[in-house]
Amino acid sequence: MTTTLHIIPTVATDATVAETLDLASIVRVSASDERAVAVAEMFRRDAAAWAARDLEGAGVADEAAGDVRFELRGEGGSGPLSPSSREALGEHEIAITPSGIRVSSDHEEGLSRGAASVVQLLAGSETAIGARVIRDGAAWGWRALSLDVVRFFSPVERVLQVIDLLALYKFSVLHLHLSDNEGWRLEIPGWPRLTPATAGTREYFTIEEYRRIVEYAARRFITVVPEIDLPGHAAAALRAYPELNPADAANLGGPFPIANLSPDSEAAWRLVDDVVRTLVENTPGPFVHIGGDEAFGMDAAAHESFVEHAIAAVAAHSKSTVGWQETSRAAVGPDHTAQYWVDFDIDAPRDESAAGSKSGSDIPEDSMAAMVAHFAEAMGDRSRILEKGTHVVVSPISHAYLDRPHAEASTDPAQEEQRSRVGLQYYPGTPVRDYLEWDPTTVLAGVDPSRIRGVEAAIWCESVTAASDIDALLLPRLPAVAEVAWAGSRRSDWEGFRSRIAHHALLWDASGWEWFEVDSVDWRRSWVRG
Ligand code: TNX
Repeated sequence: MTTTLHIIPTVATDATVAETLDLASIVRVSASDERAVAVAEMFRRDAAAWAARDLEGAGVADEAAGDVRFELRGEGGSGPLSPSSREALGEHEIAITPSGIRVSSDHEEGLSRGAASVVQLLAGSETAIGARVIRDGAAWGWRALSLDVVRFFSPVERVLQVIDLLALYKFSVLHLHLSDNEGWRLEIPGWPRLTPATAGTREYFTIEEYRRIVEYAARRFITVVPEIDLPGHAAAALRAYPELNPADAANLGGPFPIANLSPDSEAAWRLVDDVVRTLVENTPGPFVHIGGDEAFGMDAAAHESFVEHAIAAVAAHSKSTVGWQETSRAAVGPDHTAQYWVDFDIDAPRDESAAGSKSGSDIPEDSMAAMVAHFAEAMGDRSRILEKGTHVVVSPISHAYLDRPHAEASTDPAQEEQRSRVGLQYYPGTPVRDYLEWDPTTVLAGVDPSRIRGVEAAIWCESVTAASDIDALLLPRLPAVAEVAWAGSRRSDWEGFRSRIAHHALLWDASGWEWFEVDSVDWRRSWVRG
């Protein structure tokens, strides 16, 4: 019998009584009423996918029926709540008794978060667990992953798999990075050259496909926040429509081109309007991400006017904006959310020995100068965010960027080639532990804690050449960020996390994730069911 549960993120209250539940005795799933049936059915699907358990559905049934039962106490409401609302904290109770498991909440979102805990329990190596009552809920409503579908395109089915993974770890937001220098991944009516027809597989989402992603995520109580990155990072747009900035369009070679929209281009302003309209019309969630980062070499006033224009266009549709921290340079207020990411000091002396094998030598001189100036300016974003009172999502490069090379070797020698290649070589090798041991409330010194919407991990795909490379960067790191985002100050220490994550190999193996087997964890690869 096990007293410590291997659930990640750590569950809040864990009052044990001296009785046990035999996990093999669980066969049927039921719901208290019609509204909870959708969660119960999703749970059955997940138990099959992650835990290889085929459970019977008992539908809506009385108290006695169902070894796992979902009970809606309040008025409920289907679909995800705004990540800025209290209910998005997913509060729920899980009562484990010798006769079964009862998950209850005031809202379907809470039921669904509880279901994720039960799925994890079913997939572990324990045969019996101690009876207890778990009362759980998140520290922050915004628990996100930003997925770069530009540098490496993840088609719809693959994005849906990532959504399943996010739901397993109680994430509430999927931020889709839909445009960048390398490409444009969402069709925009009136701008066909942004998403050209290619031979073979199509590498962009039609509006219909985008809506499918949004709806699928909603059934898992995950809000999609779409991002089109402007006015910088615009090389793909400039290649398709040079009139957006003829000067920059004429010089787009190299890995870090200077590629910004021109304020003198009438088409550029029209593009921003059309993009915003497309995003708001197809996104039921309350947030649209307007990008705004790294407009290298761009005139500051022009950058500010583009950001302000985009914010006004989103607000006109009664939605709120999120933007990278650089958007704090424009006239922004408390309704805006700044995503804080630059947590290094460009002027601080660097430990070159800790850096990856490649330095910045492949970056052309003029781009490099513009980048250095940009990051020096970024040092002022913190005080701008505090002064303007915007909300904040914290995504520090040091602890929330998943595209850093693995510091640990793999227990599987065949993965060492992948380790040498995957993750941006500008970053030092980073151990899983670094994704766990940080405090979102101290990333932005001086910020009022009530302004923090939550935590966002980001996976950028410059170094990715196959879906399995994404698997290897997400796992086992993403659950560590989930621990920080959900459990907040209750988060587990490394030893506790290490012993619990070991069981999760069973879930990932069952569902075909090609995770990276860091040798800092004693992975459990097989188990005997009672
Ligand atoms: C900076 S993070 C970027 C991305 C890169 C990333 C690599 C941010 C707002 N901009 O375009 O992919 O670094 O880690």
